[in-house]
Amino acid sequence: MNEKIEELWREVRELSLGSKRSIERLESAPTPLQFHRNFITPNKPCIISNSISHWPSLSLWSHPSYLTQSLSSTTVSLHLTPTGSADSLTPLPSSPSSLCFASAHVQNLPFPEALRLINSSNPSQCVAYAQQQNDCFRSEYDSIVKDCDQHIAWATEAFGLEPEAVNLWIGNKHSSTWFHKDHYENLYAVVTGQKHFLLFPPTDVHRFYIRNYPAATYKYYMETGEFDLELDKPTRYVPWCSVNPFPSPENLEDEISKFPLYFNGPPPFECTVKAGEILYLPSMWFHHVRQSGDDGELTIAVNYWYDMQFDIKYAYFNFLQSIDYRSPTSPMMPEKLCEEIDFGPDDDETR
Ligand SMILES: O=C(O)CCC(=O)C(=O)O
Repeated sequence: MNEKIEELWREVRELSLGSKRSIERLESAPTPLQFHRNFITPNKPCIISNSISHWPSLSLWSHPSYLTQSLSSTTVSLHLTPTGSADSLTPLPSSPSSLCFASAHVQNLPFPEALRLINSSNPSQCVAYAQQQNDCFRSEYDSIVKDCDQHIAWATEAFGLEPEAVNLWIGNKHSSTWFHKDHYENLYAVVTGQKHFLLFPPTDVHRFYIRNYPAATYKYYMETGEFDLELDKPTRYVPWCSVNPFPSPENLEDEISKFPLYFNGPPPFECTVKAGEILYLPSMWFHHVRQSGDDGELTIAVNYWYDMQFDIKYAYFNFLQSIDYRSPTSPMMPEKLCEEIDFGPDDDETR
């Protein structure tokens, strides 16, 4: 069985995705038919340039004063963490050899105050990331919604649907998003700055060592600038990817020995999405996201989530995921670290 699964990783690359680590680039918007045939049906990512050049946001949002004036009386959701990595695995304070799934402290604040906290983020104290994956662009940022299209027209036509949610992400180089996958088709448009994605097809599912972790949430005390991390009550478990693709040099060897399928398997598809570009991130693809820029530089993105088709590919994926596969060289993860996973119909969807 082991060789068969590794053969699947190779075959998907040979037949569909290619052996290069880069993502196909289109210099202009595809027609709905081209997009459907060449990317949605084969569940294959691409980056599209020159299809949002008409958005006023591309020039307006690089001026923070425009945003603070337009949103002066708007309350937004700000995610606060001590390290910049939310929805990530973190040692439990009460038992540091065990890991938990840690969610950010979510603070509702007037936008100018939220922006001030994002700009003063410090990864050894508090990192702020304005995001909320509940259609926040349309629900919280009403006064700047007109600066972007309400949907991506050629994608809407290809999917045959309007977007289910449109989210806004405002952060800087200190924020990152841990490996996960979503049950949505994602059109991810970068408006200012740049984002760096590591991408893996759904067929690589075993390489992420998805396990059940107890859920915990940060609590931030504005007065003292300190965080607490508390286990959620009642206890709940979240199936989550175990792999951190960027371990510190002193942990690298240990991480490789815990997660050999990730570190020794085919490399990620990697891409940087710049201002004015859109990434098509197909449903169920595993992704890890970082952003870069100088001090004081913001990365702002808007992403459009379209409902995915729960079709035969989804059924194949569930079957593949249900196969218990461990590399012969991979030691069992210590029992204390996590619970063995029982995949139900809803897996790592926490959203
Ligand atoms: O931009 C980010 O930090 C994460 C984006 C993401 O995970 C998504 O759009 O699904």
